[in-house]
Amino acid sequence: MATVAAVGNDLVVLHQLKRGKLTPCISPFALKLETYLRMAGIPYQNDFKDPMGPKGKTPWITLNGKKMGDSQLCLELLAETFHKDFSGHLSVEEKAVARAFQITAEDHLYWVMLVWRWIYNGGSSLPLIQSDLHFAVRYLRPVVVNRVKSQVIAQGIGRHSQTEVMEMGLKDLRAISNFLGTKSFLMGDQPIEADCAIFGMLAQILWNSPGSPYQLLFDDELINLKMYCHRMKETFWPDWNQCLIS
Ligand SMILES: N[C@@H](CCC(=O)N[C@@H](CS)C(=O)NCC(=O)O)C(=O)O
Repeated sequence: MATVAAVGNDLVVLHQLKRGKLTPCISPFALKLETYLRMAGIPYQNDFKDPMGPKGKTPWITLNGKKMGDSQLCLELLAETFHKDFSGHLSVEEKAVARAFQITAEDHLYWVMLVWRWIYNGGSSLPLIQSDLHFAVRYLRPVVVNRVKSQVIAQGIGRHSQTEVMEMGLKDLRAISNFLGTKSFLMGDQPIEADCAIFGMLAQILWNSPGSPYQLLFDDELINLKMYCHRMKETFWPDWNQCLIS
């Protein structure tokens, strides 16, 4: 973890789960936030020891001694502090569309991904994506599975059949794919903040969901999403492979 002196000097500490085997971050929200820090050129340090933040979720940041949870609130605090705006060229309608796609990814597709990872797949793909999970995840997998079960029942998606849920996820992916079309990034030639969120989520499905029913589609109908993920990776993560753990 970064020293207190470093923390107090506009240095961002990004607290998140340990690195993954296939993607640097196994949480879509952490991948979003770390990608944003890179896009914005904001200096940061990672802390992998204390991943759960003030709101009981990961990731979170410390900035000048202030603790902030929630990737979006963190991103907005960073944007304000460091005077960054990657969406300023967009019209209000375009900003609204970008937000709608971000929410589709983070607040709908996320739940599909979560229910697949922890319930339909029972967390069994985890050793493939993360070799060094925290004790609570690695040894208390049934506890985590039960926790996710109650979360998805409360959220609502856990009340549907697996077929229904997977169809909902496919519709989200198709919507993002159709809107992206042949563009390089969500809203055109330049990546914006929402691209970090969408990349964070799509990367979990493309790389971190081995055996998921969507994977074959990334080589077929959803090929532009796969190319998009590779584009984001190449643009912001030239050190991607060095960040992975074996
Ligand atoms: N809206 C939050 C969501 C964060 C979130 O749900 N993180 C998950 C990991 S991907 C988590 O911490 N789950 C633990 C739990 O819910 O107990 C954000 O954008 O940071």
